[in-house]
Amino acid sequence: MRSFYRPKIDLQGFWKFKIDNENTGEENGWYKGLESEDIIYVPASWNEQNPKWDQFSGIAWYQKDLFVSNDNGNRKAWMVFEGAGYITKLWINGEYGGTHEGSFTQFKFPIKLKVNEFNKIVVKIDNTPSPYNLPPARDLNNAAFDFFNYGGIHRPVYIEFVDECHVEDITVYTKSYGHLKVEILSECNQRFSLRFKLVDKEGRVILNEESSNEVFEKDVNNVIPWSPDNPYLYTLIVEMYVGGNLKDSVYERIGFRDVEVKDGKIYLNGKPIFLKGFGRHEDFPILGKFTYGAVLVRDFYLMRKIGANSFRTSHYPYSNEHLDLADEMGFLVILEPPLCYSNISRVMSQEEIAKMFGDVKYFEKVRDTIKEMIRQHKNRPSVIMYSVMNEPPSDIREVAEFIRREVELFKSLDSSRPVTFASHRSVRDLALEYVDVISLNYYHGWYTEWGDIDSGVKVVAIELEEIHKKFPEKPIIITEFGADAIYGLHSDPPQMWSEEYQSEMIRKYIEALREKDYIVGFHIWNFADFRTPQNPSRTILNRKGIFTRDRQPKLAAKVVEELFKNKLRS
Ligand code: GCB
Repeated sequence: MRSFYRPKIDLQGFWKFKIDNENTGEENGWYKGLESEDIIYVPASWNEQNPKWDQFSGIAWYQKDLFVSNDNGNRKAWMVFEGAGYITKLWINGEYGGTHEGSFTQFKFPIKLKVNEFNKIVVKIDNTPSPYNLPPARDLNNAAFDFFNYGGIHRPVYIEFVDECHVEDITVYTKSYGHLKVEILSECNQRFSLRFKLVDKEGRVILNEESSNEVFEKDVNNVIPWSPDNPYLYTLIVEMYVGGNLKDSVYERIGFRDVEVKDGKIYLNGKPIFLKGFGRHEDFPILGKFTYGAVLVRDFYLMRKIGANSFRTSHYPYSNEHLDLADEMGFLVILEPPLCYSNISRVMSQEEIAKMFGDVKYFEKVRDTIKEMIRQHKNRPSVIMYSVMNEPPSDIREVAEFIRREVELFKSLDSSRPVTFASHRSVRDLALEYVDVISLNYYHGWYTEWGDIDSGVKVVAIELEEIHKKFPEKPIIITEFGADAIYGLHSDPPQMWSEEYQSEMIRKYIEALREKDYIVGFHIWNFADFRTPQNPSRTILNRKGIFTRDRQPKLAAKVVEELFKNKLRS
């Protein structure tokens, strides 16, 4: 939900910064103001802004002094973080303002500001790895996930002012034939009325109705449905009035579309779709986990040029801007919470895993994060499916049960989208029965059968047949496959780590599997190289990108373009 109406103070810029190695900041009153000469930029992770902070994964403090010259008509204020963490704690003028856990979802704290004075905004970020964090890690280089554990205020942060009477949330449901249902969550202890406006791309107001009801339902005539070919967006504006006076105005960019899974296919607006795309990451030199708009534009044009129409937000919910662009440019998104367990056995034992997944408190923490994610992104036409997690050890009974409950939770929060999870347990997976779509990650030809792509592909083909036999009604997406290639390293014949090996692996997987009718998508791992923890199988970056970290094409980019455009269904 956004607003052009609410006054806002953007807090982007330079902040004071101080590392708190011993976690003594709170007892020494740092929340009243920091003594430090260090400067940091927000938004962006702290690590690459100064090589001294690069390997730091712990507690750090931020401070911004803000002169507020206008009380904005006595409005309430809150501070919005679009993503910071892992744990964020806020103080304003020495007063505690709230705590939030989790790096990749938006949250806000109500605040009180002094007018005509400087206000001290102090933020404590704790990015200490822990097995019970989402996702789990033991330390910087010993994590269950294969991406760098960046810390800081990664995404935009701002102060927003609202009237006592305001819209708290909007939920939009649409159908491609023009059905529109809007549910409003409001905060107001006076009588109010709402006005719903729908504006098309050309700026024509095609609907303008008043209602005192918080649920608004309507069939809109002659809508243009949203699809990758024509990602037509409408602007839905909701205004709130008290005694004829405007108190709030918020909007969403919406699309009319519906998603359905049946007879082994995924349907968008009644037509079967085939997903061609990537697992991605939010990762860029110096910025860390902040994705700058210009980089996103380059990425999306590159994806479009190559013939891709889809990606998964591996392995955490992406930023508002990232997904705004997916809505605008017509990409089909699988939205994933920050639950990634690929290397969980490096972090904990089998018993500890079973215990964690059986722990009620752990489920509640996961639930809260999922709720935040869905609340933030539920109105996006681009989000066609949820992936409830990545690579859980789902050959363990307790983990499979956890997934069953998670799927139930997703369905109870949003029954309009199908659910999947990205499995790397293949035929041994105990949770495939719980999902609408089966998603499988395969690295035969890289982590196993290394150096021998043909043998790797054979294993995949056999395992796929076995899974399909067991679940003939479920569509299957290959959500990960790929090989590392060091940019500029060539080899004839194709050998591991060369650009040729990577291209061959992608080509052979797609050529061998594309005829299988039950496969409804390929996501290559990964769109671009990205930074990882240090370990013996990584050269600073994971090199499975078909583009380098600064978005230059490897040999595979051309090969993938040919495959996506000419060898696969659209
Ligand atoms: C996986 C993970 C992904 C890794 C990838 C790899 O299975 O889901 O996060 O980066 O493999 O390259 O090892």
